[in-house]
Amino acid sequence: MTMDSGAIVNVGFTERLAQVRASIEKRLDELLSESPNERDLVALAMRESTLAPGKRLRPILLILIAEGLGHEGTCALDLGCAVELIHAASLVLDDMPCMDNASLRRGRPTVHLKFGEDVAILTAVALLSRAFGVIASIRELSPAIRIQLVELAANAVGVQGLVRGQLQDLRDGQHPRSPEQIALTNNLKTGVLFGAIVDMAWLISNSEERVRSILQRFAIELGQAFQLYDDLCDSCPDSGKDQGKDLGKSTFVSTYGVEKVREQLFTHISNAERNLRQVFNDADMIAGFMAMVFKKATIPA
Ligand code: GRG
Repeated sequence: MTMDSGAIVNVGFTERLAQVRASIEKRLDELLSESPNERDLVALAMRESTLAPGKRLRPILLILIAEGLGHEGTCALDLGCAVELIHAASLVLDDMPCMDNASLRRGRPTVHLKFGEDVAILTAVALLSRAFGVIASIRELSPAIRIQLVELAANAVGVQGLVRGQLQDLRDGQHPRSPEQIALTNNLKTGVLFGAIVDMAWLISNSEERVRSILQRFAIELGQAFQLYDDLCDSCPDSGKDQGKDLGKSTFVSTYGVEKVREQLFTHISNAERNLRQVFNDADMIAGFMAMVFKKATIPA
């Protein structure tokens, strides 16, 4: 099975993916179950924003990669959910009027529109702290490993990670940017969190250093591919998000056009797959999942 030939999905694959997805939904629901009453708006908004139908790309990847590296414990699920909480926090902030000013996310009104900007900011802070709390309390792992995992998450989010990417995108995106600048910002906004995911999977499965660097290259290619895909989806009516949010912004799509970006996307997807196959004898599960994620872009126009 190859990602760029479109998903050739077999039954084992579909069932396993459904299982993983269901376990993520259940665990996220448990991790956000402390909503005591309807007046606790932050707890409600945490649940609504996170449990809304997202693709769960990040936790699924973490679980599949850890599994592929031979990890046999159950902590990849909690780690994946923690990353999903971080991702949800970033989306709540990204949608706010001072950033993307979005009204629709995952097919639903954005948090600040439904609950107010005060609740949205507090929700993002609370989701982030929940994420760190979840990682810190994974009893299956030694305290030393937990500290390293917290550090990975903190670095991915912080001033050298998503935060920096977001600021660059907001400020520099208003002006023409070189391809290198756009790629750097895309890596910080998206690739860095994929990098943390593969590092986490690598760390809990006690794999060799060689594997870590190949998986990092995979994460960089995936991040570039995913951000291009996200930019292409800016004009899609069925993305569950506002259309046309990138108008007036310097992106690869606005600079080079859709066809060139689709070509670039294919290149990043096949580079990502090549890296995957250097690590795993059987990479079909992860490659198949990626093919599903990128399906819309890989169907010829
Ligand atoms: C608080 C973690 C945190 C960060 C603060 C706001 C911010 C800095 C960063 C936002 C970065 C951002 C919006 C990156 C875009 C990532 C992206 C491509 C999101 C869409 O991801 P999907 O398609 O969404 O996986 P679903 O809804 O399917 O989960």
